[in-house]
Amino acid sequence: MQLQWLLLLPLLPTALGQAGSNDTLLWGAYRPNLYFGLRPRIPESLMTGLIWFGTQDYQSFSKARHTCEQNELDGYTWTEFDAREGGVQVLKDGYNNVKITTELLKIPGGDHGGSWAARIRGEPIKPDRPSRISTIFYLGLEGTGGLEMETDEEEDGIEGPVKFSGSSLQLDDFTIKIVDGPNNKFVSSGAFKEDFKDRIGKTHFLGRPSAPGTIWQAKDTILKTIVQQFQSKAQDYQQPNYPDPSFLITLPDDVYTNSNLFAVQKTLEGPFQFDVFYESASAKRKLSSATLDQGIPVLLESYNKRFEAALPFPADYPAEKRKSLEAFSKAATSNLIGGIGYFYGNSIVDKKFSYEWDEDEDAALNDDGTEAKGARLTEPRALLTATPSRSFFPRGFYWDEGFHLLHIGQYDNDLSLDILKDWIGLIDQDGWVAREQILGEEARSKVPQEFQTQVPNYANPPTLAMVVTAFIERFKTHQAAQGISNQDLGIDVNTGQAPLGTNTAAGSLHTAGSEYLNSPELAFSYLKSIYASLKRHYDWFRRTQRGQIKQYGRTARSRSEAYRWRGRTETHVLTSGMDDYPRGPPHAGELHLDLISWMGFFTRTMKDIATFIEEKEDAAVFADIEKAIAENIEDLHWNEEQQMYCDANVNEDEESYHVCHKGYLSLFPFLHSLLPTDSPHLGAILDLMRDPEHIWSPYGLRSLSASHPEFGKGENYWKGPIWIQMNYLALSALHKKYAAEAGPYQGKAKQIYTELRRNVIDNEYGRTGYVWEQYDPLTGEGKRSHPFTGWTSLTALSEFSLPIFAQRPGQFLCFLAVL
Ligand code: 6A9
Repeated sequence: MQLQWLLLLPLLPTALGQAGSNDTLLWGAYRPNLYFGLRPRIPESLMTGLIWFGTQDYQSFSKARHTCEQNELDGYTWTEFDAREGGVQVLKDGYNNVKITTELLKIPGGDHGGSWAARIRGEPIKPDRPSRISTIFYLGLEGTGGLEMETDEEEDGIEGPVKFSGSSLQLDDFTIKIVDGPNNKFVSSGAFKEDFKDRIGKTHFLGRPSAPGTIWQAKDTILKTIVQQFQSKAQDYQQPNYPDPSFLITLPDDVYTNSNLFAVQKTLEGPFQFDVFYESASAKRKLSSATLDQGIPVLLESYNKRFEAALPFPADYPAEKRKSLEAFSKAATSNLIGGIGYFYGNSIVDKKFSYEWDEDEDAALNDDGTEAKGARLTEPRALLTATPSRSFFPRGFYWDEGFHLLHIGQYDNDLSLDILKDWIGLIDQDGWVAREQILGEEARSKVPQEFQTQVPNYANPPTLAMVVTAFIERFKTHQAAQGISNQDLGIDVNTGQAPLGTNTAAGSLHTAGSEYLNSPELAFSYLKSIYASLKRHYDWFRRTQRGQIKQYGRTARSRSEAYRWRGRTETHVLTSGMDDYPRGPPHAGELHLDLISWMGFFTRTMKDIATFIEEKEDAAVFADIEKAIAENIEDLHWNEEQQMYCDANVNEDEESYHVCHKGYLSLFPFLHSLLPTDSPHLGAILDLMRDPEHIWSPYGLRSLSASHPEFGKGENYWKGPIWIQMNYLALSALHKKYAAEAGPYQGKAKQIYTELRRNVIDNEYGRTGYVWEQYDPLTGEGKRSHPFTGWTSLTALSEFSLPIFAQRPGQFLCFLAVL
């Protein structure tokens, strides 16, 4: 461990005032593919979900809400969300004239991950129009254990709370209680009312046995039962003279023996509310509606404080923008964190598959050494991960995740490290991680078959390395700020807490609860624990994605550092992440500029982490490779004539040539800060970037030059549209290096930084209230998937954590610390 941190030890907080992170992160809204679905981070356990539909007519039943769908609701957003404490989500269902608010409060205590309380509230969007909603809350237990309904079964439904009790290996004993709000009005009038008088005003229920691994299909099971119930009762009536749907579209009020799936239905009129309490027995604490009445306002207050400390309002933005900017950023951050899911299950891998240009690869082998053939199911794996989109792609994506964790880490450092650890755990013995993590049946149900199989020589940009560097930077900044100015900040050295309301740019308030930032030992052992796997992963990249240098008349200072994405087709390089970005024809001899740049970045990160954990020899090796990569980027990828960096390919005469398409690709050595500030090529890159004929737009950097013949053509995914995570890379390269350090282009870099940051922020927030997957390169309008709860949220970081170039105390103190 480095000396200066050891010296700071006596100043560190001794009591952290927070439960272990495993505990506070056990429960969560970890079914982000649902509008509201809670489960613990345990492979087979208790899963809950919310279903609702309108009873204004019979048709609305076929539009029952459960999984997030694009263009179904008028909006759904977590306005506040903290993974450890809970949050508030607003779901606007215009079709059924209801705004549903889901509130979640996590209550620590006991030895099994604590308890929680959830409140589901509904109110008419248009108060003068009817709002008749039927809600179904379900709970299902998988794996060993048991779940029972405690409330006596009544054949015509239940008045008052419904209680369950259960037990499982990891959750131990627990109870669940579902309680009406004070003013619920059950639907009670209508033709044939007399026929149903015993059922009206009651809560209906069912209990069914559900085979292992099928709780995720609860909606089907439950709605089918409702249809059967309807059919048995409807025969007494003649269409169109059916009774009010509220009377007929109901659960049957019976519980089969050995049930492990239960559902509770309420059919209500006008504003409504019900609470669900999960009490972990060892916590020995009774929860009631008062817990939520009091707890939610406290949660919101502490959320706001934490958010403002983690992402302080930027000094260069006019105060009158504050409200809308903060609301936007809170929602973006909350949806990213509210989009975190826990996935468990097997996936499909094909070890043998390869395109002809990839066929130089060694034959793929099974673990037992035999040659592998065809697609196979793997062992089940577990993963806690953020997701790019709750409706469209609710699963883990490797290169998206690095960006997600940059943002999450700014708000909750330890949460980002916990998730990173899960991803690191996926690195297999060869060092490979699949690009898309489609774990289990539920995740697979969202993916067309042709996209399900993952191939072990396919990569994706190594963004997990970004999370490691961000952590190391944050740690150093935090340690320096702590050590030098604890007294100045009035921080209590015993608790690590600053006085409430303290808002320091050095960020002591929001990081006070972080175990890793506050403890050099923990930081050290965390990095040590991931190092071996990360290195295996790094070696896998260097081994499997290497490119050819010695042929095709190429000359380069390093004979080893050249790279090529495997798994491309004629038109797509999905593995690069920039799917349809123009490239040359597939060839075993082509070399990809983005990949060598990612590798330069990855190498630098490996050097930083090796230095941190004192693997000195490794650090020296990484330093050499880093230098070799920088040299080879110049030797293999710089095109003097066109004054830009390009891919390389091989022509019919077996000679190397450059494939140059102006766009994100051409910026890569700059995006990863691989060029020195006095590089003779930096000016050309900055000019290309700032040129409105090419990459620059009033809304952010375009993926492809507006003057390129393919601009906006074909599928038009990466042929022009603006991607926020790429703009973020440019902004941080400018902020941390090119605009911050002295050099011939510093002035230009500062200018570009200020303009770009403003363009991206001004375009995105407050336009539609939605965050989009990408933005139109000519009009700035949002495009494709929305709400996009993944990396687009980085606008919030561009706003807040990359402020104007005032003196940043953090940087200054950091500098002192490494002296
Ligand atoms: C196919 C659709 C119901 C494409 O954000 C995830 C990825 C990025 O990693 C990548 O860079 N997106 C970008 O070019 C989305 C990929 C979605 C594939 C889903 C199945 C099913 O639709």
